[in-house]
Amino acid sequence: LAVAVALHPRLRDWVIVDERSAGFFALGMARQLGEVVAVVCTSGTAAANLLPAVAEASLSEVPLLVLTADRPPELRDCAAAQTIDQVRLFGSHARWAMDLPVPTGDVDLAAFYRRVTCRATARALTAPRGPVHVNLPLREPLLPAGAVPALAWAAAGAPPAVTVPPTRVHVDADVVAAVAAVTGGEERGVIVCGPRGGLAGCEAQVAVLADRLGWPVLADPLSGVRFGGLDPALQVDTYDLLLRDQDFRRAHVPRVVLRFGAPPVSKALAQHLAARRPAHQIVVATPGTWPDPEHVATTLVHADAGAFLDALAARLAGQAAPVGDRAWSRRWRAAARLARAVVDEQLAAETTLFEGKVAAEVIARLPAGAVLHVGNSMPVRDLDTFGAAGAARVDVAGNRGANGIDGVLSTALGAAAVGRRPVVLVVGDLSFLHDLGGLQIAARHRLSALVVVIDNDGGGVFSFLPQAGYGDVFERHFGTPHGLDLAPLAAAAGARVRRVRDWDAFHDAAARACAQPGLDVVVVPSDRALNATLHDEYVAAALARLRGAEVAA
Ligand SMILES: Cc1ncc(C[n+]2csc(CCOP(=O)(O)OP(=O)(O)O)c2C)c(N)n1
Ligand SMILES: [Mg+2]
Repeated sequence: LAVAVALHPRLRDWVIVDERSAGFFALGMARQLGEVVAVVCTSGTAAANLLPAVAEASLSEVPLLVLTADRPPELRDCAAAQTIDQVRLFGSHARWAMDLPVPTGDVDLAAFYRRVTCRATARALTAPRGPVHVNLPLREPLLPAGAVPALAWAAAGAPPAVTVPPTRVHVDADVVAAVAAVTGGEERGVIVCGPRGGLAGCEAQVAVLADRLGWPVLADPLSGVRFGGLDPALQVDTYDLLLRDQDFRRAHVPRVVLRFGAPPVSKALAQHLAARRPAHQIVVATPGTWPDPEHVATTLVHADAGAFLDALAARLAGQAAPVGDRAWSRRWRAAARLARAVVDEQLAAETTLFEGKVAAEVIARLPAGAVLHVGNSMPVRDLDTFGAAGAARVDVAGNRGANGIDGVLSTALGAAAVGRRPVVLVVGDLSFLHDLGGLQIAARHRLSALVVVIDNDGGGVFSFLPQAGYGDVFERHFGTPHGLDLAPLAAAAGARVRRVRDWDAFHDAAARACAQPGLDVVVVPSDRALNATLHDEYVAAALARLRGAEVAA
């Protein structure tokens, strides 16, 4: 299998020794490319190591073709070496799975293989996109007697392929009319843009819709909209701060919510939309998905977001303008401006290496076209809470399907391998350690990326939970400090490393890293308890100013 892949004239291969990393690397690459990426591995636990990436690919709708080598049937379940049960190994995480027959050199079998390949890739690319698994039992000798047959099927005499034209999701005019009837003319509405809403590149259509409806746009960092060029004036990028305030919530209950894609990361937003149960909560999502963990959707439209936006905007153009003089959206936007001003003021004056400021600084300084990967736990949340919507288009990604802290480095390196620059990853120390083995991919394949590690010596996210009150039990089981110096670990994997002590050093290290090829790791030390306190202070200051302004008004 490896020789066939290596000799294929039109395949580019990447050799990665750790299959868990390889799976995530392929995931990062496939997500960035929007194309199928194949992963090939040997039999046994090698194949099982792909499960985390396959699960993430399934939930985050990324097309992967997993090709696992296996023993032939006569060597299964009889203590043969490096042999486990690989039939349907990934269970429901694979969109489709096939256990192939052992190859015999039969011409008809070659034709069958080709059809399986066509079917598998077509399934991976059909909504909801995702991983497919083809298990390939091989009998010794594993190499054919002559030369390995070229799998370049474009050659003359190749077995026929099956063409599967991409499916277009038809937007029913009656459905659009029904949504227009509920949304048009309603003053108290919001547009919520979640991850995987298919909105990347749709910022012009979102702007038109926001204007027609007169509604504010609340966009998650991974929506493709928040940092995707949608006019910041149309957005309420501080919703996560504002909605922590009960008074603000009471005064800003929407009657209609139009939400795209998966649920946003903001807990405050989720709670607000769940607690108040707006009369209409319309979710537009990929066919075959049900992204409604709060069980509050009233309509679930399975449609392509771009086509749906066009159809809805066209329909609304013929309807009456929004009622109420747009006072509702003016109030949202005034609050947003105020909260943003307070946060920016505080961040500018912040001398501590506050984790929220790292997120805010990174997104503000990245050039258009850059790729920002954010780790789970606090990095993605901090980007949401503190990252200002900007005019520059930055491609923001993360593993928000299963929210694992595994494979984060490998995923970002997969995106880096596709070639756009700079690729920056902001990641927590535990996530960094979890995928430390993934770092070697950068050296082996001469990849360029900047990894910013927020080193708070453990799981900082848990300091925001009630468990934090449990003293030693908390520290040992949730805080999980490691006490390691990450710098020599990263250096051993071939990275240039800097541990910074102030903002000047941080900016200098980040700017240098983005300007040179290779892997840079910038370690930002932080204190979990202090960080949680600072976090609360930022929220409190923004809300205090808001209340003051309301009283003054
Ligand atoms: C594979 C996996 N194991 C465990 C978890 C549970 N978990 C969520 S956040 C977290 C702590 C992460 O720590 P770190 O990466 O340092 O980020 P921080 O919380 O400090 O921002 C853990 C263990 C998970 N999401 N994924
Ligand atoms: Mg941490």
